[in-house]
Amino acid sequence: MALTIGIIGLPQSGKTTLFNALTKAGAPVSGYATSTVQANLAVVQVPDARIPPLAEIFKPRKTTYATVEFVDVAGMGQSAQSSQEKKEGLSAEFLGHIRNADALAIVLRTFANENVPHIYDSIDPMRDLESLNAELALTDLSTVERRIERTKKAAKSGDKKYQQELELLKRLQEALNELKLARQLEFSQQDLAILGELFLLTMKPRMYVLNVSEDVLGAANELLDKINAGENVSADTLQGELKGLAQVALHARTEGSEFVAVSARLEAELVELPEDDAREYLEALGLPRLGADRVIQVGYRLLNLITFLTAGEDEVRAWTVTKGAKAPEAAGKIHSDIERGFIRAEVTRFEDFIACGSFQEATKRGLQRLEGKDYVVQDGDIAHFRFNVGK
Ligand SMILES: Nc1nc2c(ncn2[C@@H]2O[C@H](COP(=O)(O)OP(=O)(O)O)[C@@H](O)[C@H]2O)c(=O)[nH]1
Ligand SMILES: [Mg+2]
Repeated sequence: MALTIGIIGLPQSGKTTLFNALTKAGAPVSGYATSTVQANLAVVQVPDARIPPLAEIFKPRKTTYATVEFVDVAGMGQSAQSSQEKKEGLSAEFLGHIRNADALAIVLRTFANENVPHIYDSIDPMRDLESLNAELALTDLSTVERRIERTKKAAKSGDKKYQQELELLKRLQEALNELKLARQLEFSQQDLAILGELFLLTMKPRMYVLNVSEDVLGAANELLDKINAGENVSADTLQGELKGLAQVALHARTEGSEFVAVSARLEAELVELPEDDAREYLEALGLPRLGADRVIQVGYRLLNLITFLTAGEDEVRAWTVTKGAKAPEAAGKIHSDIERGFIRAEVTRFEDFIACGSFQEATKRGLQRLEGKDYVVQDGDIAHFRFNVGK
């Protein structure tokens, strides 16, 4: 089961360019706004600095990274001119692609380029975000209202369950009507079960990908780091792209959403270069690594995922589990038999293993632990599972 991040945004914000940078795939990038919905889909590796040193030690036949799936979907902002269409929300085709996404990467354009028209004829990422949010909220509103009709009928039976459901739906309706995001509301455990059936777009975890001009990339990253660190930044004192950037990032901070600055076009060009050349170029710009890598890593975090590792001569591999997963569930990612016949996990922290150089040494120094079925797997655990599948 691949977890999917949907890349959405206004036309010409750089979605497909970002997608290309993320996947190195040659999905077509057009200089025109297309009116039809197109979706590009790709599974990408999650960069993981722990894999190369492990591969160095084990010299395995195979190394395998964790993956996430990205889907680049056009189709928002198409009805920007028509308030009637806007009321109806997004097209069925767009929704088909985006409903099942586990999180959203919302691309917001801060770069100016006369050759790349903007549907609102000016650069203002906060306005764009509000417009996108309105589109998402109105789509959710119609989902909720359809459900209200259904639930009302069911509630006539007198079943208290439906009464509670109706209360939740009314609360959602009210918030969405005010163009608030569903995820800003508070929910009980019971609410969440119902929400799980609604696939609301404004419930999905989100990250903002600010697509900046390459000449402000360095300054943009510095600014976002400050905002991330909780420093006081006033958007009003800033000029040009940085102003819009700060507005969105400060908004994201109050919302608890992630944000990343990239220059999609630069990145799409860099991934075409040999790796060493690309690294040199990045270093010359004073950037530690590709924004695309950060988008993948932040996306992975957004999905509430962690990585545990297995290491041996056959394979060094990163595995994905949901945060909070216990040892048998992690074992089940490898094979259902290992989960079924789970006895215990031998766990070594990645850092400890690297310090020791081998499992024997780690055991000798008491750094390899035996964990039972209630052990909650941690990011960076190297695990070996003992299991027994009896007759
Ligand atoms: N100057 C500049 N142009 C960009 C950047 N990202 C995308 N573009 C250009 O904007 C146009 C639209 O990009 P595209 O990825 O097709 O946008 P989409 O409609 O959101 O998929 C293309 O001509 C891109 O080359 C960027 O970071 N800087
Ligand atoms: Mg596109």
